[in-house]
Amino acid sequence: MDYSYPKAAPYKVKIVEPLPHLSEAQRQEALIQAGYNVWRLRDDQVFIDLADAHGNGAMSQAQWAGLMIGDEAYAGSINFEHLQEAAQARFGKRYLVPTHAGRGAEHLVLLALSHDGQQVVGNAPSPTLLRLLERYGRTYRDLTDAASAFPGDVNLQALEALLQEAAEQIAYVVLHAAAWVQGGQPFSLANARAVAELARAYQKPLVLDATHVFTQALILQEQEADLKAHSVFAIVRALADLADVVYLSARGDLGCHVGGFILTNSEADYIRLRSLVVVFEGLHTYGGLAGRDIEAIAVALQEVSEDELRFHRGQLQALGHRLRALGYQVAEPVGMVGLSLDAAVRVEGEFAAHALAAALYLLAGVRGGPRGTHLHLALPRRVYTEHHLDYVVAALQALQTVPVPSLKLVEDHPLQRDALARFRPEGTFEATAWSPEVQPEPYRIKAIEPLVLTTRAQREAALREAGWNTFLLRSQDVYIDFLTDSGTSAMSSVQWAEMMRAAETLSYSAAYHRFVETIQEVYGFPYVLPTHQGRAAEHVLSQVLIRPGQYVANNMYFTTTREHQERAGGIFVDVIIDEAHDPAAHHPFKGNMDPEKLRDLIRRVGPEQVAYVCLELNVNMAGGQPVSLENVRTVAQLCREFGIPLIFDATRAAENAYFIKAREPGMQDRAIPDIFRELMSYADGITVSAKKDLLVNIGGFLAVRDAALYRRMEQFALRFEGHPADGGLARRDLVAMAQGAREMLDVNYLRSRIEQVAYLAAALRKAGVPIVEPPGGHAVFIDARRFLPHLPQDQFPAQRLAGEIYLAAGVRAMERGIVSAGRDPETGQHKYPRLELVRLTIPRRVYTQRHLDVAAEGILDVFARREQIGGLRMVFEPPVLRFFTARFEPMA
Ligand code: P70
Repeated sequence: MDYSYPKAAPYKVKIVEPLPHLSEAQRQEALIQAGYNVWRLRDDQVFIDLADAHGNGAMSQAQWAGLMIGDEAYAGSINFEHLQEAAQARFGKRYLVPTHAGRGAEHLVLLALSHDGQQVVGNAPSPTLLRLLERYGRTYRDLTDAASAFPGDVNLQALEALLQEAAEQIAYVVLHAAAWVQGGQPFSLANARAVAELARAYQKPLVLDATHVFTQALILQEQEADLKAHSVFAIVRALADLADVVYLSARGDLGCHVGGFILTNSEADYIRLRSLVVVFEGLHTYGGLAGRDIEAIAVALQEVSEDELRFHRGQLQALGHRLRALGYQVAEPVGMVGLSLDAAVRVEGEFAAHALAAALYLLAGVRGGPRGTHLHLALPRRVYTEHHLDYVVAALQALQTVPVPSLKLVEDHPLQRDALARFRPEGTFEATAWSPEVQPEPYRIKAIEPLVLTTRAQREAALREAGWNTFLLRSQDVYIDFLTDSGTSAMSSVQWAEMMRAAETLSYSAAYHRFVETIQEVYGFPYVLPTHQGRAAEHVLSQVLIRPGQYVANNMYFTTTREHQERAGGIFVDVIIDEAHDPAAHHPFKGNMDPEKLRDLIRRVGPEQVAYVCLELNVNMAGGQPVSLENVRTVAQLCREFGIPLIFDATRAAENAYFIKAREPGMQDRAIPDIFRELMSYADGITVSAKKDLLVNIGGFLAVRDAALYRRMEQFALRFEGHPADGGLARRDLVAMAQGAREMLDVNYLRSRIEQVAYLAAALRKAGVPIVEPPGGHAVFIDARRFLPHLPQDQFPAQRLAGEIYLAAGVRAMERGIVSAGRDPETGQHKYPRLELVRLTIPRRVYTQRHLDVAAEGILDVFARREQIGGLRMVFEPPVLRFFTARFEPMA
């Protein structure tokens, strides 16, 4: 089925918000407390909340930034000017009156344009407008022609008849974009034109409620033949031009959490509105809004994106289609903000919708919104992922076999019965112990970052400019960024909250103590030294522990780790198991050290000549491959036997712990923090780049057991990093790490993280793309040797492949082959590593499944034309860590 919407969200995740996980027993209790009315549940009792989609979208990073630049002056703020300009650009109206919310706008318009005894007419009205009219003793004539092809249309004959009969009694005509029927329905442009003409003929102002006008314009573009060639913005403008007054709630299409405004070109109307706004809202330049909220609305107006509207609508339509396929009666057409299910099909009695909602909540923690006879499922903007929606569909499928008792009213609230009534079930809501096949992300989206789409021609130019080195591309030219999982995570709202709390005070700050105590607790080391990132910790450790000429045993190499070992005069030795060098070899713990190789080394050079053993968890260069707990025990035993310190590169240790739980015999029932602590207990010290496991954008640390060693490291770090209580980091980064250290061990998070990697691997494997097997924890590694078997290694096949993948799909990957391996310091020749790989690294909590689908599609495209792909020539080579800045050209 083609819904003609963007395949993947045109944004990535910037901040996540943890979702509450309640047990079925807890949900049962919550329902009892709520009188079986899901509207009475607290949001922290709800896993996925589809009750309503108004003012609960995810704002963009620019909107969040806007909150920070609120000019909180009482009068004439710069934010007001921004809003005025942005609104003028979209709607073409000169005068703007801000209001605290949509109903504030409705109120002022009502008072400005009507007087006692008058009626307002239009299509299906908002409940907020009706309540206001009632308060002023005025009435509404709903002239919706629900039978029309556009269910939001006004019945023109009825309108004309009314105007003819009783023109004096009519105050104004209002058209609600997303009329309040069936989840929000549009009116046609033709209908709006006819309404405008009638209004003009009878000298009645036409008012447009533009809360959902962008979505409405999108639907008109889809459905009205003569609008196909017009942009959504041109259609919005055409609608606005018909109206004398436009108002909106910013909680609709603009995705803001609060606010509204009124627009007009009539100076007389403006003067009237201005004298009302100061009575009911605030000043005419802030209208009851904080400057920051005004800025967020201004940014939203600038950022509205057709792709995004289309994606959101596509999600809703797809949901409607899937539920229909399950046998649910979904009202047609699917509305702008949500869809509604007829509850009477499933449950008996007057409160069928409430009963169905209660059963769905009990089963799955999903909240729909019971309204009258229907259960509404609204989709907050940019908040839930494909997996969340899959989960909702699975829940609704499971719900079909669950008996649902009817509800009896025990406490009525006639004015707001849906939201406030309490019920008693006539029968029991039985526990189902449902175990879903879909495990959605344990977070929802709090803030997004828009993605930039480029054309192939733009990408060709960008790659040439970057010398065919993906490290040198500008991120603005990248659509899906799989360069690294380092510092690219979406932080959580809790991490941000902690950062805002951290005081940037001197030296041994509260933030420092919080960080140290958390690391001590989670990792189990008494001495913790922050550094600005991982390589800095490696620098300190190598300099302190290695005497020139000593050997360091490693399970494969990592570029920066090895660089620092060699700079300290150490001799790097690789003692990983042989399977690690074979991309096709299946081994559950390909990161393991070979104890025999290690023993041989110790025997050969003598234990005092081995500075330390460096065991990397989830070995990056081997493909993100884990080390088994058993192997760690064996290596630790050996080290103890010979008195050699054992150091972990624990950068991806949490992910390693997950593999131990998932793959190692006897570990399935152990909790992740427990496995993690045992793992750590075998090391004398660890270096950590916190930019991975700890879900932060910057930071690292060292942790050791020995006080004297800590003192030496502290002294050394002082020169290069900073005070031992900050490591050269801002205090906020210390607390962000502390919070991340807690989040990283959540098994649901780790599962969704590692399953993403496995999902991408499966998509590529299915099509025959050669990848490192089994896929590891942070990335899918493509075997460039087998992908481009016709290219010799010194023509840089992996470098070329990374470039081609970028050209095909805007996906940025990283070479991990001959370029990364560098030159042999003795001979000056390239080192020829056995692994010639392209790494597709998945940032944590940033992309959704559809992004992975799109990336896979692009890679398959390259795979289909692999035979035509030639080699590269290196045209610039720096002396160290050359992969970061080397430049290449395609060979003729
Ligand atoms: C990556 C990043 C960093 C890293 C690591 C392990 C196992 C230490 C570090 C260093 C960044 C990177 C670094 C060098 C080349 C390419 C990319 N890995 N140990 O993308 O930590 O970056 O914080 O200094 O993976 O794999 P830091």
